[in-house]
Amino acid sequence: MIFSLIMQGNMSRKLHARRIEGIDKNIWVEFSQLAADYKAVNLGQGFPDFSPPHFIQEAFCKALNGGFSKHQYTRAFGHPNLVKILAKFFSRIVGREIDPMEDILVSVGAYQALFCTFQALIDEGDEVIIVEPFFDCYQPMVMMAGGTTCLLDLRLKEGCGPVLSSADWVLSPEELASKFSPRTKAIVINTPNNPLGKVYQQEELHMIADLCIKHDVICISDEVYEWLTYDGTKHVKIASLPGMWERTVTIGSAGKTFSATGWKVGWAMGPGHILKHLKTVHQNSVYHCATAAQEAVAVGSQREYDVFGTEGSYFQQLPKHLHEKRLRLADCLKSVGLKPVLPQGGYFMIADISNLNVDLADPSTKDEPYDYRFVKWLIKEKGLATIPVSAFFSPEHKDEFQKYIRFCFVKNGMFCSYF
Ligand code: IK2
Repeated sequence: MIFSLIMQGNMSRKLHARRIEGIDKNIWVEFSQLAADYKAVNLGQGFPDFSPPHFIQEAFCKALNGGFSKHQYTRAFGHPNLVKILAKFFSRIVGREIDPMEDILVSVGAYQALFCTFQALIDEGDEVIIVEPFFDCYQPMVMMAGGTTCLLDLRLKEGCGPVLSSADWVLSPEELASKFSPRTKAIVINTPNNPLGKVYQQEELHMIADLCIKHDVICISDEVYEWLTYDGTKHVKIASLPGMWERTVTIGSAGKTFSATGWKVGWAMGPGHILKHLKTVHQNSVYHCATAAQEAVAVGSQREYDVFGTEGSYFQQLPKHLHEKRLRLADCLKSVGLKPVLPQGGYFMIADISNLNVDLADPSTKDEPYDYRFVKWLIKEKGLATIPVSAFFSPEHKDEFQKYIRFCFVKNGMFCSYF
């Protein structure tokens, strides 16, 4: 420690690269640590407190015990068994033949698929439209690639009832169109959205697709919660709309799909002429992902392919299970005076905390947005971890969303123990 301080003291040159300036804070690093320090019930970060389905755990064990090959390197851009089944699975959904070797890149979670996408496609001076609220890493990733972001708000519809739904947040067609310019290289959408739970409807996707085609813009569609929709809401892949496959990168996550977030298996899917550039980034950074985890996800995906559309499918069972929790959480929140927004998809629920009027006197947090201070108080004083919603907004718009916090309901034990 002393040695490293002396070394730093002797260095006259600036150590860090400009591209990382201003992005050193990270909501997951900060709040996960705080939750752990205070041993809080964690309804913050989006991971299940239960195990993945038995069939996929078994597949992982089998891969580990099945000889040397699953412990060694595999194909750089995705284990052959995995890319083949992902291509077969999604060909059926997108309605076109997907080439396993050309059109898919397996990554270290959806996070790395996003990173490869921005690094590969965004240049200095390119503009990327991001719909707010957004999963927090999009903006720093665009900045690290040298691009700038152009933000587009989801706005609350006029005349909403007393109980809000994520469907009440909509895009204004005029505002959307006004964001496209000759500098626009890409638009990022996230459906179902984290943190709101909004699931884009077919008409909204058509509106975005028409503008992408008109202005020759790439669409980056983050669909990590694609199987988690409620009350009959349908998830539609924008890549399946006419003229969109050629210009869409779809991001997926086995972690979210199979309740195995720690395995960190994700993917990017799209036309070979775009995907080849993501592969260039991947081969020069990560090279490939853990073989045994990929083999297990391949076996799990094949199983889901075989039972697709039936009651035995985990993609039907998980949302059914979560639907109950979602209603239960909404009731609990209402009972303590919060106003929840019922999500159409995903496993998060945001709630308005302004009714509570908590006196946040802690001087160490006084310069932070209200929701950050509230969540810190909740963790320290009440032993409950959640996530401040203003973290999903750009610095320009954070102030408008300080009265919401986000709860995660993909929890069994933790959930029941608190409420
Ligand atoms: N994209 C979105 C929209 C995500 O929500 C996530 C994971 N988020 O989990 C943290 C939280 O919100 O509590 C990712 C991408 C990254 O997925 P993966 O875990 O596969 O890297």
